[in-house]
Amino acid sequence: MKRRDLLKWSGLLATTPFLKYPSVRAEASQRIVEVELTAKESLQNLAGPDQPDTRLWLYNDRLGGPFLKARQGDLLQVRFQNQLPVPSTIHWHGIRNVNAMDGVAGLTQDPVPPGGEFTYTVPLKDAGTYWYHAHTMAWEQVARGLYGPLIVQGKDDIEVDQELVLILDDWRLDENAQIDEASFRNMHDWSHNGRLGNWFTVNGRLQPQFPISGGSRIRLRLINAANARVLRLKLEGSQGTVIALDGYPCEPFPLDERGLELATAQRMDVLVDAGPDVFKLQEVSTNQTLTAASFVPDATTRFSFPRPALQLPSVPLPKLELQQARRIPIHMQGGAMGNLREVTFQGETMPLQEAAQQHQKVWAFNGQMMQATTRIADLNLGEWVALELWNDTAWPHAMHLHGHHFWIERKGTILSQKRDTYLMDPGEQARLFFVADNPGLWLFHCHMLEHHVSGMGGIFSVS
Ligand SMILES: [Cu+2]
Repeated sequence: MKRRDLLKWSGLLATTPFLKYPSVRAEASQRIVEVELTAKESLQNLAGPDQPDTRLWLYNDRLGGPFLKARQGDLLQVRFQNQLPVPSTIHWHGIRNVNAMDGVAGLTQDPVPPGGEFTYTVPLKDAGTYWYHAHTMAWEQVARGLYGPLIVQGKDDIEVDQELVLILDDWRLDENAQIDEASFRNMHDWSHNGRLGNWFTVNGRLQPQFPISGGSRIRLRLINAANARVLRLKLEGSQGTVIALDGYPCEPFPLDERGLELATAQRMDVLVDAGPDVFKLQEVSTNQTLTAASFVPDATTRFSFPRPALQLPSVPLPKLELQQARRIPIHMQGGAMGNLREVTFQGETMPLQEAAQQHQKVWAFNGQMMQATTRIADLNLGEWVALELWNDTAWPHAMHLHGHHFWIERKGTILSQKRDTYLMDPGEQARLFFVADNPGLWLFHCHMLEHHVSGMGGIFSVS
């Protein structure tokens, strides 16, 4: 199954994503949303009716994950049961979580063993589009399907007729339509652009069609759950306006013909006023245009169109205390076709090739070989921090900070967006600003999961 085979598909009819309303109870002033997530092996038809079912690892047997939905201010309480043959944990990506609930095995909790369970209690302080995924050997467990969307609705959300959640992934399948296991520890992937797949799905389906009402105002919540692939997304047949990035409202801008990059783990929310005709979401990161999903108006058009234009709220930059920010230079190095020859580990300097062969590490920060829990810096609670990043490698990296959201300075300009994952181009220098206001041990790493496991990441302590 090659990527081009996707074009031959006529498309399956998918139902509207099922927004699961878990059991809810009120306690004092806070709603508690209770969910059970069971990770286990699951046999699903992923590659089409003419292909055998695929052995996956999923939560609750749901391809694309159970859709979790709650309101801003809720407490999400998740009883996680691990029925996998290996230990696992769950990370709540983009949530300004309490540290003990962050789900990073070996850092914020012990891995949950096979047959074990763990209850996550996650405060949902911010509205927006988030997701959750396995964070124990994530490069393998996410690739096998352990992820799902987490939508937090705010009382000030823009009013729409329909919301659609689309979680996008590229799977690497072998000729028997099974997860390609032989390539899981492939050092070529780890030192180049990560594990790229050959089977592209939305909510676990190839080119799904979503029924909509003609003329309706729709919010698309797009999530990139791929291990490493940077998607570039555009609309065909309708105009779209980007209103949020990584869950956080941004200054609205049109999603134009060139499309917008969505790196692994990033999200974007797009507002669309549908007309009477089909429109499509297209993936254009390669020299080939792929239809990711189609949106098909039903026979009865319920809304008159065009809709009156919406006055979208402006998102002004707040006053940032950047002058006093503590500067932390991070020189990102290594990988294939890079200029890094030697790395230092525990005071010992070794050739990069030796680090690769003996420790499976090929990336470094500031010349140091990074292990899973290598400390980058100790931060004081409440201080402003400027991470001065220099991507001195031949590859893009999607840098993710746990527990905090950051502002971005690129080419001397602060962007009107607050994110938790920022895509650094090769050679790019940028500064990420944040207030270290969340105590604990927090990861800062590349979300191309093969890069993280092979050294592109470390931790901050905040106290
Ligand atoms: Cu990377």
